Amino acid sequence: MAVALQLLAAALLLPPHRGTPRPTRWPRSARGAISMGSKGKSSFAAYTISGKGSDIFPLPAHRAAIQVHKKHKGAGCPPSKAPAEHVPPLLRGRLDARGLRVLHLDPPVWIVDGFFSAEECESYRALAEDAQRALRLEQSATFSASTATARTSATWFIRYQDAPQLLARAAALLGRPVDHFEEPQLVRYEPGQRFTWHYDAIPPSMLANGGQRIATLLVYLNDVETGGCTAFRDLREGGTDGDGQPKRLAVQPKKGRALLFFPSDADGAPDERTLHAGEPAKEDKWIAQLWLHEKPYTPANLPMGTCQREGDAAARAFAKEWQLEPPPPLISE
Ligand SMILES: O=C(O)CCC(=O)C(=O)O
Repeated sequence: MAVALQLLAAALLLPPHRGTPRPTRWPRSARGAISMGSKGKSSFAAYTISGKGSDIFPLPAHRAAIQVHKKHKGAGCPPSKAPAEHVPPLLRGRLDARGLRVLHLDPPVWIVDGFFSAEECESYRALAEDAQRALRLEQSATFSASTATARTSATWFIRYQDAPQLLARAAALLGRPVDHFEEPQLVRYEPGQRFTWHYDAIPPSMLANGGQRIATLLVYLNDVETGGCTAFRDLREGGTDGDGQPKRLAVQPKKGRALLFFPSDADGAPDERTLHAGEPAKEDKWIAQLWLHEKPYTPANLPMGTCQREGDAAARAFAKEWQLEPPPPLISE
């Protein structure tokens, strides 16, 4: 009886669903609500969402998931508590990473505390000082004109062979070869800088190189006490904010913490629920960043001499030293 009442209460606490509850995984047909902007398919405009129930996705529709979510509120739950169907395919069978926690079930948002050691954070950050191994871009890699102007941080492209810690740990966590990752990046926000709401999914015109981005992995390289969170506009973390409104899911940068989410389904259909932003930082904020593609990705020659094969060798040596699972073999060889 108590359980039945709890379930009823959970159902009543859900915000009004206009229409049927969302399935855990959207059928492609339901994605007709996503518009790619007025310029047609060949050029990218930010996705806009139209249609019912698209403004807020506070909790997953699945009942077991709701209970897990509510029980753990904003603190995140251990992977073992996540109902199997809410574990992203990429992570199934790879849940033994220490520090892994589930912040949001559907769409999945995971963090891994201690993903980088303090030394790994420092060595990655130091690449910004090395003009041969890191190239600072005038304009950050983003795909819609409307967001390009809204990113005020600085981005460096890092040579694959100089990011063994990032590539080895990402390959071990996600079980994908080094040639499925885009150029490793380093981002610095100075006080007041930010990146407004945007999607990480890439435009159709760019899918020829590696297909869609299926995972975003970023690692915070320093602690940020106030501001600078990575916030998800349409996701809620449980509890209410100062105004009594459901609290938006926002991840506070913590040195060595990784944030993992999935800009598209495993089959490459963009998931517009992952709209997110880098909130204005009150102090310096540094992140390492990596995107995983569906298929092998061909990098630009940035910085000059970047090489996936050498990156793979460096990641393998790192994995051996740290007793990580080695990256799967390169596909593009
Ligand atoms: O800085 C952040 O917290 C988020 C960065 C981000 O969203 C991006 O680079 O796509």
